[in-house]
Amino acid sequence: MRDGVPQTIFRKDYRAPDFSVEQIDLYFDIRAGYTTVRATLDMVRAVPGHAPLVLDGVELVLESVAIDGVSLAESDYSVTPETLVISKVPDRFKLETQVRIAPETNTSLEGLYRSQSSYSTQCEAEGFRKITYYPDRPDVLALFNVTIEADREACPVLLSNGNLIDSGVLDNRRHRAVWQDPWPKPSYLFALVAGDLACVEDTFVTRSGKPVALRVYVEEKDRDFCAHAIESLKRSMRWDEEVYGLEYDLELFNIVAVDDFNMGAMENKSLNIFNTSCVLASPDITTDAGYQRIESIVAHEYFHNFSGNRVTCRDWFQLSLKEGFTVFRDAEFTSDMHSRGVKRVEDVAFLRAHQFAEDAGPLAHPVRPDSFIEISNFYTTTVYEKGAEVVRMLHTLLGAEVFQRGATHYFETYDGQAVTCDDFVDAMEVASGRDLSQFRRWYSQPGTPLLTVTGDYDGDSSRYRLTVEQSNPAVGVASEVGPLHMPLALGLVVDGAPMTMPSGATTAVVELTEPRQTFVFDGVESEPVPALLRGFSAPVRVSPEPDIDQLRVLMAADDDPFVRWDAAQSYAAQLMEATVADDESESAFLDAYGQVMASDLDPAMKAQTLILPSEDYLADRAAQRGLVDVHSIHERRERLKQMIARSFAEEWSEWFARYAVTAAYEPSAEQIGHRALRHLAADYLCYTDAIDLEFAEHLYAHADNLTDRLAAARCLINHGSDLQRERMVERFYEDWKQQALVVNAWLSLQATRPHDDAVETVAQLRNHPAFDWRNPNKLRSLVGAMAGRNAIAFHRADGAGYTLLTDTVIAIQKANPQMAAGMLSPLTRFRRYAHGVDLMRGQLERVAAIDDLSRDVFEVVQRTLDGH
Ligand code: B3K
Ligand code: ZN
Repeated sequence: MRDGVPQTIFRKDYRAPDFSVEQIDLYFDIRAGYTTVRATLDMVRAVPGHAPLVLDGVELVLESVAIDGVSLAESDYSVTPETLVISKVPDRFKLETQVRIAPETNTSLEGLYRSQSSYSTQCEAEGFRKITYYPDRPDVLALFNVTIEADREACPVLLSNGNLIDSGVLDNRRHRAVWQDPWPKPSYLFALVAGDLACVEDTFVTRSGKPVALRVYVEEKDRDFCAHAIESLKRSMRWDEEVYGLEYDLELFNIVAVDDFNMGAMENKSLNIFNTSCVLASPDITTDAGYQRIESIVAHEYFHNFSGNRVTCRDWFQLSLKEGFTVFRDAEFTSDMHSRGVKRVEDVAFLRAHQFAEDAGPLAHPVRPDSFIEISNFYTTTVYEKGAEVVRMLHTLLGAEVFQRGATHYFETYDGQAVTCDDFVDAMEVASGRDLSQFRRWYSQPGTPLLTVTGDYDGDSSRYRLTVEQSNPAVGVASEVGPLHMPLALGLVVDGAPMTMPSGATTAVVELTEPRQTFVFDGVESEPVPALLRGFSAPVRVSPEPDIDQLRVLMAADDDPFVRWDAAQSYAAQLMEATVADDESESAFLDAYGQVMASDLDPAMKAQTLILPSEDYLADRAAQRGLVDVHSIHERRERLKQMIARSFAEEWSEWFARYAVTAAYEPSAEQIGHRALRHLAADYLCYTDAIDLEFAEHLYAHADNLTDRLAAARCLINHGSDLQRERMVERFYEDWKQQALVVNAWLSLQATRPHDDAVETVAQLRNHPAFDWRNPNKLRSLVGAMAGRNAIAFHRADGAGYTLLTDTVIAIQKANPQMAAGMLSPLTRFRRYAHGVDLMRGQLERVAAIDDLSRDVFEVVQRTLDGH
């Protein structure tokens, strides 16, 4: 571990910055092998006194430093591995520094680095300090002027934030561009791109008539893959005007696609940088899910222009202020563009499979964490997805209209400021006139709350009493803060139909604030089945689950899409979990399944309802009862699939033919729904004895899109003979080896084959020419996919899956600490598993014993081993 044990930073220790930066002039001289960065900072002492100037800087070679034009002697300042300290500075001064950096050898993909033929940056959260000395914290907002000089041929495109105010040709085949951003911003939103990129251009006219140039920069070969991102961007810009009244605030909006990128995308002011996998789209390289993902990520980054950029975070503990809110905004956008019900069930399935597990394990933390060693480790499903649920609860509690007023108040009041989660709730209090102090506990309470419900029906008085107790099972990282304030949306299904409540609607939203509350419903003509948590109104678990009879009623009769889907999930899960499955309950389930197949649900929702609960979700449920045995979960799920396959063998064949899309590919709701049903049928056909997977060969051969090809390949790779599998793997690669993103899908196909020997396959593929250790997409698609999406291989009895993941983490942890720490995640849940607890712990201890452990990995390993 470098410099001994790394320091923990606490939220309670927040102090306003001693100095502010009014303006920064940056000059980049980009040369092959090294870049020189000159920074001129107009600084003002913000807190009266004599505090020294402490600037952040990591891996910088300091060449000169001057204050007000006077060079400092080495004795006037001190440089540590992470700071530059100048003990005596005036109250107002100009600081000039010159440093040298090496983007070509920067493998961390933080700061300025080279990816393929371009230079690009990633500064959030603390990457700017790898570019120049600066108070690299989100509450220092400055005006940025940026000059870039580089070789004209190697880097014809030179971009930074804001407006291009000057450009010109220089001697020695070099040229220059000068960018000025009129909006003050924190350093994490700075971006620079220099390279040889093609530009695809379009225009958006804002509602007040201002034209905005939209430019997407990609490698020349990818020029034809930008249309979907551009259309998504336009829809997002319009939506934010219509729903939030927010109009884009510059005349230019750039998106750049980069192949080596640690995450999905980054919202740098007016210069969003995207992972190629989250922006490039065409039917041959993008799945249906991929199209939807691109649209929602483009929207997410665009929405950050206000929720994040114009109003930013005071400190990194407040990360959910921008991320939770922006995830909520992008989810609402998707719901408005497509099917609200489908979007909601997808999001809940994700939350339950991933966030619930995080919140119950050693890395559990509040939506607003209290401490961290490395902030990069806190870009979590808790901060993002649970954070979005917290915002959604405010929306439900206050109602759409009041919530929007609160949002407007928030954007107006805090424009240009760096604020806190409390400021956000304050704005909602002002708009609503409500006391939300108890609600704020959501920001400090980790763990998934449990609602224990009891219903009591009295036929004589037609009265139904629902008692709800809330508890927060200890998660071992913080004491309980008391009962939470949450909306519980519910309906009562009476005699096969949702009852109309006194409000005239079929849903009542009651507010939970006490450890135990009883709600009384009158005029209930016969014993109801409660439909709880409609729309998943709060991120909680509910106990007990409805029994099978109640689930059947909810599946058939409730009018909330989430409740119907959830009932189907719960029904299948309960059947798989039953210790003794009897014929009667199995045939009752098949009967219910058949009813959904025959129902008039729209295709996308029908597919969601018919897909059995994921193994991750089943694992989370198992963890509520004891230790998880992933092999037994897999076997039970496979057994049920076999049963469904055989019972409906004819229907699956018929569906496979019926849902074939004959029109040319488009990612429309209708086509996506039909393909989902067809691929479901294909999957089940693999479990029937009748056919020799000929249908899958046919599907692959006649496909005009990646979604079909992957569905076909999955059938052949997971269910075919050795020969069929080998032939498919080879053919797929031969067909698509020119498309990096499709090759990634090809790696994942092999890594997720639910078989023991996927571990060996993955180990060998690490030596394949298509694999690249430095590319996060490849790491995620191969090793990450095996560890995160192939429980059978990862939890193999001999521990080979754990060893392979750990070897990979150890191999990359110095080069790319963020990726390495993220990849460790499947091992952090080691206490949940019956299978391999000791083997998993052993691997974590192997990592812990490494001498030069990066801060990121150190924190994950330490918290995991010390946790509960
Ligand atoms: N804000 C970025 C994430 C940055 C992650 C830094 N390790 C993307 C997003 O949430 O929109
Ligand atoms: Zn975000």
